[in-house]
Amino acid sequence: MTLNLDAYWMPYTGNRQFKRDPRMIESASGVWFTDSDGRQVLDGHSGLWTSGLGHARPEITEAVSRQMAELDFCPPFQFGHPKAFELATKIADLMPGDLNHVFYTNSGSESADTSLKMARAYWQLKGETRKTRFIGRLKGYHGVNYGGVAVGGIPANKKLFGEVLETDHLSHTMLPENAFTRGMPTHGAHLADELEALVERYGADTIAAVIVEPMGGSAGVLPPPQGYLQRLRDLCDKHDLLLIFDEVITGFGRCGAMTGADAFGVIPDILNVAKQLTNGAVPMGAVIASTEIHQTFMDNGGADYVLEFAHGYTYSAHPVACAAGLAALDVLVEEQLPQRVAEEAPYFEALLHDQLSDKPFVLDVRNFGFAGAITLEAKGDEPLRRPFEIAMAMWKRGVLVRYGGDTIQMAPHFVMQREQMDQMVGTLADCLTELN
Ligand code: PXG
Ligand code: PLP
Repeated sequence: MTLNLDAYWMPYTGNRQFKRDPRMIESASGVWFTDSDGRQVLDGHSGLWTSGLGHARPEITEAVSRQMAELDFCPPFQFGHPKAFELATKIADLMPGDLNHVFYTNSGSESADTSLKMARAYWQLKGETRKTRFIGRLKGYHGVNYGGVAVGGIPANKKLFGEVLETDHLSHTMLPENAFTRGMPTHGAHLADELEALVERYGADTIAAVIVEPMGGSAGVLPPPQGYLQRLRDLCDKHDLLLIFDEVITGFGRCGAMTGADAFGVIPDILNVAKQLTNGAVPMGAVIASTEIHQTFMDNGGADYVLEFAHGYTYSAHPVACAAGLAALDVLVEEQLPQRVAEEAPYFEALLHDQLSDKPFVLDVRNFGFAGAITLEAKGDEPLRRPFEIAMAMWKRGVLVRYGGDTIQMAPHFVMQREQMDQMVGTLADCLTELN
């Protein structure tokens, strides 16, 4: 059977190029994909930052199959099922501080928009009705829904779609003097002080929240400068602004700790997750709110049968996603995978910097935990072409990496062995040399 490629309009894909030269993945196991030619391809990106435990974990497969047969769907509005509560308790237990209340979504984009609505509603309920503006950060990625695009800071994701929220943006922290830093950069904490200027411009009484990724992901792995997140936290406290961490990539192990908040020692008021929550096996995200935020909604809800938060998705707390989440978090905790990431991160870091820093066109190498990226020099006036060409050459040699903008990104599975990391980074080094 030859497959008709016409009808499927692929997301975030060069559709015309893909359909000319398809990269079709048919099965997955552990750190390996099998493509439609039967080739084994090393997955160098944990799916899409989703599948740190490795693909097709039997624990998850079995839990999902059982759940499908037992309860395939349960209306999430005005009804509940036990696993939704069990998973929320487990998530809250894994969160730092008093991040104790879990609102389910189905993706990182829905988590972003949910967190923004939650922040605005919180201030409305407190009588601070003018606190509506959001502060994001340049190079930030908060998914593709309208709120997330407004606070996001990647120009290509914004330019055709218009603005729907009052926002402003902090500078990003990718300073030239930090190029080739191993781990957290030393320069840049002062950039958090820009929040002071934004507060002066707009007034703290008009700003609802600041939303940042504790470590930038999509823009090409931007670990926070030392001291930066603490300064943001201090300024949010000083001016009574909520701090939202978008941990869709950093949540559940990627940074060598359960959350980015733990890895960097700064606790937000709201923390967004998705991706790794179910190991990518079933779509699910969540927004985890502090006790104070949750209690404010409960205290202002009116009669107890009235909604406290007029928000939710048909598939919030989907039973199959909850089953996948419970199984995935059990594996993460039992196999101590955040600790494994912390222990193996120095090996990955050394590999990236030692093998890639001196290769042609490499302008920067960045890393933290099991996340690594390089920035490549533009090819003529086409900044996007070289990463695409390198990633295609790597695919042909049996390694999948993520390319986007002027970067190539790697995100080893939390269970990846050293020889597999050697293969991934070594193939990238070879392609950079040979495509010179
Ligand atoms: N917030 C953050 C911080 C993310 O990284 C989202 C929100 C949106 O999640 P959904 O599930 O709606 O896609 C993300 C997603 C990349 C890449 O190349 C990263 C994401 C998505 C696609 C590609 O790094 N992150
Ligand atoms: N559009 C229509 C017409 C709907 O009826 C619904 C949900 O009932 C939605 C959108 C929202 O869908 P979801 O809850 O899956 O986000």
